[in-house]
Amino acid sequence: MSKPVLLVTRKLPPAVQARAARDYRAILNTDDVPTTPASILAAAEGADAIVCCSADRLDATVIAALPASVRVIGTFSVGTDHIDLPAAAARGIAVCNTPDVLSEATAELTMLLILAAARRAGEGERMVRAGGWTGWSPTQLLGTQVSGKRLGIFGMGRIGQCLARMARGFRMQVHYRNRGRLSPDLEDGAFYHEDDASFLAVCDVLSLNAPGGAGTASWLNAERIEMLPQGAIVANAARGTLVDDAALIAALKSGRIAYAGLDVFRGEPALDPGYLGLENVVLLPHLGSATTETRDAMGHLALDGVDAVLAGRAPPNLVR
Ligand code: 8YV
Repeated sequence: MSKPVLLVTRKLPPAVQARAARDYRAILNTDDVPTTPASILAAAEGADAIVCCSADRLDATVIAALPASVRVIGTFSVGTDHIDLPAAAARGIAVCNTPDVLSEATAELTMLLILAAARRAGEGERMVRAGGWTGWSPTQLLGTQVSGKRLGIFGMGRIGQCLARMARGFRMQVHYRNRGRLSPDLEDGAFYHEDDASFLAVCDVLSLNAPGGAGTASWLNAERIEMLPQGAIVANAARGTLVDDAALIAALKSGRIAYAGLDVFRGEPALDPGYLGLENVVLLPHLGSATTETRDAMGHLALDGVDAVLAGRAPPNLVR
C-alpha cells in the first residue's frame, strides 16, 4: 500500500521532517517560503493530511477549497485561531494541535518579557550596543523589582498555570481571570477574580495568556487599562489581537503603563509602528515556543495526531 500524502506547509525541525519523509509521501517546504492561501491550495492537491503553522491562514474559503482527499490538519501550534474550525468540522476534517509540550517554553518567554520590561533590558542592551554606555551610575536605568509584586494572569490555562508556578519563585502573589475558576489543586493559592475591575485593580504586572479569536479581541483596551494600577507592567506572549494597540501605545507614552513586553502582534510580522519609537516596550518576534526541545516535541505531537486520524484512531490532541 502506498504511503499517504502529507503536505507540511513550513520547514520544521530536522527530526520532524525526517519522520514525515519516512512515514509519508511528504511535500516539504525546504526553503521555508511563507505561504499564501493560493500556495497552500496548490500544494495540497492530492494530500491526505496537512501539517500547518499559526502563520498559515486556513480560513473558511481555504478550507472549503481544499481537495476532498484531506482528512486531517495537524497544526504546529497550540493556538487554532488561524483555522476556521467550524468550516473544517463541516467538511469532516479533523484538526489536531500541540497543547502541553510548549507550556514551559512559552511561560519562560513570558517571564523573560516581564523581567526585560521591568528591568529595562531592551534600553540597556541598545545603549551598550550603540556605544552609548559611559559608565556605571547610581541612578542609571532604574527599573521596577518584580519580586513580591502582584501578578495578574488573564487566561489561566496550561501556559498561565506554568507561569504562575514560575512567578511563585519570585515570591509574586498570583491573581487570575479565566472562563471559570480552577480546582484548588490547579489554583495552588492563586486568587480568582469574577470580574475585570477587581482583577485589573491588583495587577502590578498583567500577563495575557488567553487564546486569540473573537472572544478576546481587543480585550486590553483603554477602558481596562484605566483599571490597572498607575505604572503597571504588561506582557503579551499570547496573541496580538488581545490588545488595542492605539490604547496601549497611548498608555506607554503617558506612563499610565510603565513598561510592556510584547512577543506577538496583530497582523504580525507587521506591527503598529507606534511601538517602534518607544523605549519602554520590549519587542520580540513571536519566540514563545522557540526552543529546540519544544519545537521538536510540537512537530512530533502534530504528526502523532495526523498518524492517528489516518489510521482511524482517536488522536490525543484532537481540537474540539
Ligand atoms: C508557536 C504559538 O510557536 O503555539 C502557538 O499557538 O503561538 C507559538 O508558540 C507558533 O504558533 C508556531 O506555529
